[in-house]
Amino acid sequence: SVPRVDVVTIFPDYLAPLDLSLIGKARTSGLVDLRVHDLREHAHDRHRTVDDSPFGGGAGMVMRPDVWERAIEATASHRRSGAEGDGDGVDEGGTDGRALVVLVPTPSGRPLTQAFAQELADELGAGDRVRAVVACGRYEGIDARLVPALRERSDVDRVVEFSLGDFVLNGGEVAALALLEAVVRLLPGVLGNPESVVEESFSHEAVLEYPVFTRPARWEDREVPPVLLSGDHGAVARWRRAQSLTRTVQRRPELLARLDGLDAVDLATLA
Ligand code: 6GU
Repeated sequence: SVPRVDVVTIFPDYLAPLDLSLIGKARTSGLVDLRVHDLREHAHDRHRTVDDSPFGGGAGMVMRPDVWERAIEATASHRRSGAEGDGDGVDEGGTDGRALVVLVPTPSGRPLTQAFAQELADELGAGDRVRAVVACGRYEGIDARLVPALRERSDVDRVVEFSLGDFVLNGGEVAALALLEAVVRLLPGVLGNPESVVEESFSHEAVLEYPVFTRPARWEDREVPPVLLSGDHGAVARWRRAQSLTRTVQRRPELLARLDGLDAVDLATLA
């Protein structure tokens, strides 16, 4: 079946960009089943309350674990897209047979990497193995009991808290968009040219992309590096490799610790 991700948020409109561009196209052509849900549908009071003040005092509001658990449970038990389960019109419950991965954006999560995006794309893309739910918190976060409680549920396979980096967003929605953009483009059939995935930064080794140029060959007195106009494919490849390594040394030296086959002498030459 189609790779499926559900996003739960109090601001469904924040996820509107999922209708656009590459992700929008992947959705309309049936390559991915992305659904956005309003957390407030799972509140149980008249005011549709999803948060409350923190025990122990302090600023801001904390999201209630009970509302979140109901939301995730309901999302997980949604029936299969299109065919609606086994066709008898009865909700089969569970996650339509797929293991459920719950993804929780939070600045205290593990840093999002290409390797993680690839792992998730592999799992989601391998047909009937895995589904994902992204639980977007707002305010000061979700009650800390939610994640351990989810981990104990038999209908939850894995809970991954992830972060985009060491800065603070108002909520998880932009992080959900970032994760989905990183993952959806890796799903089978989504990118026209899979070579661009293999070639790009971080995909198989941790070096940065080389700089790219197009017409005009001379622009505002700036020339394109002549080797790129030489027609010598070997020379072009060597120049690009050197540019990638030099850029990495200059901009992200910490990445080179992860690079195989490049010894200290090469590094000293480049630096
Ligand atoms: Cl994943 N969430 C929030 N709220 N802030 C962040 C983040 C995530 N990553 C970086 N800052």
